[in-house]
Amino acid sequence: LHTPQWWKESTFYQIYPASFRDSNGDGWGDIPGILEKMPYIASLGVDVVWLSPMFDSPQIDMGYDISDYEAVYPPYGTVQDVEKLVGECHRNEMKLILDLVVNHTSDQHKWFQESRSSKENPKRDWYFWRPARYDEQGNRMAPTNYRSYFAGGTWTWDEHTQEYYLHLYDRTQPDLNWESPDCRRAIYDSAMRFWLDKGIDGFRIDTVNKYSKHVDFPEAPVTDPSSFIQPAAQFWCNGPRIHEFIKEMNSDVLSKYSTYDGQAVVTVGELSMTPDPEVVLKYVSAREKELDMVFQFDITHLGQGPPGGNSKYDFTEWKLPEMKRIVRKWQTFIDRTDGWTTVFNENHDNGRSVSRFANDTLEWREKSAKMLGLWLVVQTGTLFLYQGQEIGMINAPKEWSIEEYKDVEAHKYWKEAVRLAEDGVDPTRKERIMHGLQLMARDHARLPFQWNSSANGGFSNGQPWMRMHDLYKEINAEAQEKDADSVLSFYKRILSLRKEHKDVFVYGTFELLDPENISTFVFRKHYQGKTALVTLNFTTAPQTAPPADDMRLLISSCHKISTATLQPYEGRVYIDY
Ligand code: TEU
Repeated sequence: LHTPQWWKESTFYQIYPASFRDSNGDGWGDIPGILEKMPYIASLGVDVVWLSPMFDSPQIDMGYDISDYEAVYPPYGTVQDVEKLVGECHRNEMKLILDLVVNHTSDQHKWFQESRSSKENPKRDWYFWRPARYDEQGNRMAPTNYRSYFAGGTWTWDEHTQEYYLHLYDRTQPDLNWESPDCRRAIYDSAMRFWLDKGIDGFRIDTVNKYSKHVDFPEAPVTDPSSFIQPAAQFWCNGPRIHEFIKEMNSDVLSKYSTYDGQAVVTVGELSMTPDPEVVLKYVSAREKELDMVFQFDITHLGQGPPGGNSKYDFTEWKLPEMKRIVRKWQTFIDRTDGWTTVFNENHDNGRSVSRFANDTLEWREKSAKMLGLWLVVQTGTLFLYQGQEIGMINAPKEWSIEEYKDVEAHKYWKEAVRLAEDGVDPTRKERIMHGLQLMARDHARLPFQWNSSANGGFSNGQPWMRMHDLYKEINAEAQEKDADSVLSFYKRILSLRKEHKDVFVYGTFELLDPENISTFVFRKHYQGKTALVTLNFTTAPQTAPPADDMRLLISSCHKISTATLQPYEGRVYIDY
């Protein structure tokens, strides 16, 4: 079984700085606001805080477009505020990791400003510049037909030097060229050592499998005849030198640092578009000395088209057996390899889990939140929670208009849908994309945190940068802290249960029962002769509970339960030890 590691047994809590707590009334969350809420964070029973990007940025992509790795976006605070946060986390016996966003910078970064200034500039090859192509009529064309993750193409023309530059994301996020050793060295110094020297305990590494591109940039095969641009992730995901680059990052930088309590710093990579465990193992096998673990998005992508595809927001129905097969795939991956992975069902890029995977109506949302929480804490892998899921926050109301959505990805998919509908190319696309956004837009995770029932949910004394959820008076932390039966109280209880039973829950092996059942999710966890039986009802109807024989009830998310029947959205765990 697995060698125990601090980061395997820790629960991570992701904070999205814009939406956590605004301390100075400018409508933006900020780091002093996070410091103000440290008692709340410490009360959850989490071990590590993951702070999403707070670096200086024009905020086109909510800080994933960095203009200065060594400065803080002023409305969030100062570098000293982050140093204070490092100290406060450590004083509360929690670690702090930051987001490492080094596939691209903002076009406002001084490196790009220099690179675009002239073809002879020493930093010209720190980004990808390519000449135009021309068609038979002499019209200028982009170097390739690639589709960006945010719709549209991946090349933007620069008039000044008469070349295109590459951006997998928005045109304001030019891709860094990792083929350049000078560029890599600057990344290691500015984005990594600058913060590791201030005592952070590791990184969540953004788009970790995209730094090695096929730099001959072949044309993408046409899979969408109605469009010039084509999905092309195969030309930049898991590329030819990616393991060389990550190994170098680890050996040159990360391996030289330790956490505040003298352990190895942690890395968790965002590894999207990689469903094959054999490929994942190359990143997370302990032997490879690359990453400690990664996020895969099979669960959060249920019903979603692939990111970077033209159908990410074209929702398709999914069934529970599909989710069960995915969980089994990654649980058994851990069982049979020296690799490790993560357990999560929310982050800043995805809809809220209650709305996505259960039922966010008044009648069922609290039961759903508790059942989904129990589902997470009993799984093997490192547990990641996203701010607000511990109080059962849900997606924005379907009535919200597209103007209430702030995310660059949502707006670019929407604009594309409007154009394709108006051009008659895809008449129903607008309705389909709006339906998909109502379920899966990244914005649903970015509504400001709901602290209490006062104005703006206690998030801000000013005008919040994003509309508060209409239900903040009904769903907020203050009310739930006082209620022993609340989602928040339940989360605190199951997080401590996970620690108390960590051998079975964190390190146990996984056995799926009744795989094709479309209503209940039933599985066992085993650890050296101990067994836990987990039964989850994903429906609004009572369901038959599997026999628990002579096992004893550890916890249920409902009261007054009956052995033979699972209540709607009930989660229940038995143990035999
Ligand atoms: O996301 C990477 C990315 O490609 C996203 O589309 C992601 O794969 C998908 O949303 C998962 O459901 C990272 C950041 O998490 C995201 O917020 C940034 O917009 C993106 O990189 C660019 O930095």
